[in-house]
Amino acid sequence: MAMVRPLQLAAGVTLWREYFARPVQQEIVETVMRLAQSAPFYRPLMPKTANPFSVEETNFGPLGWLAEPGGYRYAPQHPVTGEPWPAIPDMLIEPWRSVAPFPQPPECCLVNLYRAGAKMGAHQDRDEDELGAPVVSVSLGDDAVFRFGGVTRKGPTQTVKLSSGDVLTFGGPSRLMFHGIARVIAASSDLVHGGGRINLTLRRVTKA
Ligand code: MD6
Ligand code: FE
Repeated sequence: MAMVRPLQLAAGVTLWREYFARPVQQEIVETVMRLAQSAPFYRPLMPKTANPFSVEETNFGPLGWLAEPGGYRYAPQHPVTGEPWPAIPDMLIEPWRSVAPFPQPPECCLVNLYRAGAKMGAHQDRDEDELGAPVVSVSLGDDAVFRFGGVTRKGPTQTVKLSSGDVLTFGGPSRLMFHGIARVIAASSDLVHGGGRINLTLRRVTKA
């Protein structure tokens, strides 16, 4: 894969622009949509309020990340079908091996589907026991405005545009930083059939 010009956005935050070329992006989207036939996208509910997310989600791998009125957790089965999640495709394990300096493989690939108008509020990824591993994030389809700050909600933020094929890693001193998707720029890409954006985040959940 292209390993050209990684950008260091902050300590522990690295962006590889267009890590995946267009034909590979197409293959990944086809694979995601095929796996989503057996592990369908669903709309998670916010803890406490039970408000539905604007993004739709599914997971691949031995553990899937769930948001439910009772809280956030990892679970081995799809909450709607009760079936185990499909395995993480090799083409998504590859960037973890190449860019994440971490010996164990990822256990969760959370899939976020942003159709028209979907966004994601500021949050921390902190439901993993293994915080020594980075999160590796793959963007596909429409451009997104990604905003990130520090490990508290206060203080300065940076904004970066994530485009189709980009890979972002997020670890070390930034592993618990707040971040979110302020908006997705509709129709900026024609990669995703029906329009929108797919984000895949690879995480190690348990300590080896
Ligand atoms: C998104 N990404 O790009 C949402 N989390 O749609 C995330 O929430 C995220 O990109 C942890 C690390 C990298 C990310
Ligand atoms: Fe996140």
